[in-house]
Amino acid sequence: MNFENLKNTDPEVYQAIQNEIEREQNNIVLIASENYTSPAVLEVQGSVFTNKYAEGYPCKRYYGGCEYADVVENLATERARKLFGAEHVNVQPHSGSQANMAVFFSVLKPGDTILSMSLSHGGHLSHGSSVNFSGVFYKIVSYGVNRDSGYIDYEEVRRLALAQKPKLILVGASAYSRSIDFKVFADIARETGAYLMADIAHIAGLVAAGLHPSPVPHADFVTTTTHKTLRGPRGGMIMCRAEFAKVIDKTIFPGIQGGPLVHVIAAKAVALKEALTPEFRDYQAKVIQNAKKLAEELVGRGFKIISGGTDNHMMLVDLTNKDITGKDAEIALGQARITVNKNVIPYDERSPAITSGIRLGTPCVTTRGMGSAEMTEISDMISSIIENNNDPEKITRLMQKAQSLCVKFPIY
Ligand code: DSN
Repeated sequence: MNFENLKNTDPEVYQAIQNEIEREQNNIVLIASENYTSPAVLEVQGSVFTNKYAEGYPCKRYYGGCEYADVVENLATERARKLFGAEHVNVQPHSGSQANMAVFFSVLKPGDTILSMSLSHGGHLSHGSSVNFSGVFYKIVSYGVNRDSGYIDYEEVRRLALAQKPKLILVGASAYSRSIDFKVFADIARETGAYLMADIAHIAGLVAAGLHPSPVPHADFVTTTTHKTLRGPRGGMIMCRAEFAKVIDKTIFPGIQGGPLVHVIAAKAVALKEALTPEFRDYQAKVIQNAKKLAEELVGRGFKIISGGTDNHMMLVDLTNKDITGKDAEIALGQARITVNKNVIPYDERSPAITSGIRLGTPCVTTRGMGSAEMTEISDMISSIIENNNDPEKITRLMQKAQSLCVKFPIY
């Protein structure tokens, strides 16, 4: 896209976009929840579908002129059903949080109990944090990871479920690097009479590619975002058993949303088509290979990884033996053009604003074509930056190294 019109209409926004293109191109992005969506997806998000109101669902709209909105929503829904093998799909959630809210509002009443993974152990804000609607409306009981192994403590989940009788058990994480056993969660939910909901926002691409076990056969509800490993537009999606189709659709619209973002739904359709290709499966396999390699190389350089490694696209690095906080590591790496986020580690003694860890993920670097050799190079840079974070000259030299790598691997 050349933004020729924008250049004249709004030079300030035009300039911000040019700067963002340059930032994305010239930084090694290791943020586990980000990706570079395809040019086709970008085109569709900038299309005339942004002009259209289409409250309702295909063939049951509250506005005229929805025939083409129906086409793209039906395509998105059908492709998602095929990709994930889901009985019912709603592609209208504007975000992952709204997808989660819709599930809660469909089957829970305020004050009901949810058993979910603690945010401080790798869960998500919308899974019951006290500063989020989920923690305000519902009684939250949290499970976490085992202090020694770093793996989800399935026995604790079972014990808490039996003792607290939650109405809904929520499985899913934004900072957990191990494969999740959805069947165990389903068994616990069945045993305790709870609904089972899985939030696969982070791992959706891996699940779609068959490289992480799918929760779809086990869970009543599966929510996701579409922009992380799935590499689509920024947005949300809900999959559920057929028996919940009506209540989920009603909760999304008119329950919590108005007009759907038809341009985003059209872009979801395109991304889901891309996700059905063999190339997409290969990409996801490389994301995992790169994450494993990066973790291995970091361990070789004396870094501690929570749980000792990774089965998916990301890892949590424990910096307690490196004499640097997560916050300072994020800043130092950023100065050398490696973009990461500080992240609490399980049982962290520091606050979320400081943290003792950083979270690293490989979806972005893999999309731009980097592989095993680059993971070695990046781990070397990370190690040197952390070791020399107070030496501006060394940081500048490392920044130049990062820059040369970025030039070799254009984002588009
Ligand atoms: N904040 C996102 C992440 O980075 O994991 C999840 O919503």
